Amino acid sequence: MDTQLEIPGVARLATGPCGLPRYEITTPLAEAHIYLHGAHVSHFVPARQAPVLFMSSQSQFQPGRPIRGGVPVIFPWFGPREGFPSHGFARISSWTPESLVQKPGGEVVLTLRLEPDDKARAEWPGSWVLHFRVTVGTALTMELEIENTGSELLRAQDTLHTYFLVQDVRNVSVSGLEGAEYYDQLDRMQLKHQPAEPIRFTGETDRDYINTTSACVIEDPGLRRRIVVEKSGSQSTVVWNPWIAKSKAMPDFGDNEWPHMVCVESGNVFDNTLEIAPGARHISRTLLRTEPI
Ligand code: TA6
Repeated sequence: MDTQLEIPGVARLATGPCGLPRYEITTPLAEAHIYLHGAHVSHFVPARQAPVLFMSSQSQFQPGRPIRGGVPVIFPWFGPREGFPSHGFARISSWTPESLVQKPGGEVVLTLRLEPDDKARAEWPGSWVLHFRVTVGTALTMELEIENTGSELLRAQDTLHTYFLVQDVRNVSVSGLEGAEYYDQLDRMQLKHQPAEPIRFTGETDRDYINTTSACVIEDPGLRRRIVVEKSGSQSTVVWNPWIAKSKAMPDFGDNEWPHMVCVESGNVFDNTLEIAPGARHISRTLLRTEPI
């Protein structure tokens, strides 16, 4: 672990709960925590605002286990896979700090790197390098760069599986996906159409929207804010709330936490699986910002 990558008084490599190393970034614009485990952004608070990200009080912070909340980095597959970790291995891998800079405007940019080890190669053929760039300012920007360093086409799925903090999901709407097609994870992956209206939550919701490049807006009257989720390099958006029964079934998620979160995830899944030519690279980028209402 390279402890040289620090900015005194701004960004330091500290130790989080359960002893996992994490960058703690504190500036007049915002504060954030980013674990080397999974390159996982666990905390983001713009100055004078409520936290933007949800983190379960029951989350585990240990090698080999995903963190439940914040922004899991999903690669190279989305969803369950018999005999393999759900949502791929990137979010349970140890990433390496590559660079840390502060821009003239005060934003801090941390870049982390992941290359395949033998286990990863066995689980997913191909040669690749990931760079994950996090820019902490009044907005939070995350860029997952996937470079195909091999001689064969690289197929992969990715999402930035962001858990947003809301006051009560029953009063929240998500707009931006009107008219888009989605696979309904709760109805045998049937392909459906989102009506020309925002998404509202009246039960477990688990939808994989495809062929959509739209920004999404989470309207949260309870916290008197909207969260804008802008994206590029992403054709898919996943929307998820586990509601009551699924929350009880997740040991690393509190039974009564479901009203306070919604996942709106930017990436490329199913029909939008990435195909990256040898030597090429793809960047999936998402920018999170808040507006008062
Ligand atoms: O992104 C939604 C989803 O695919 C849901 O089906 C749910 O399983 C969620 O991801 C969490 O998955 P995880 O493997 O982190 O428990």
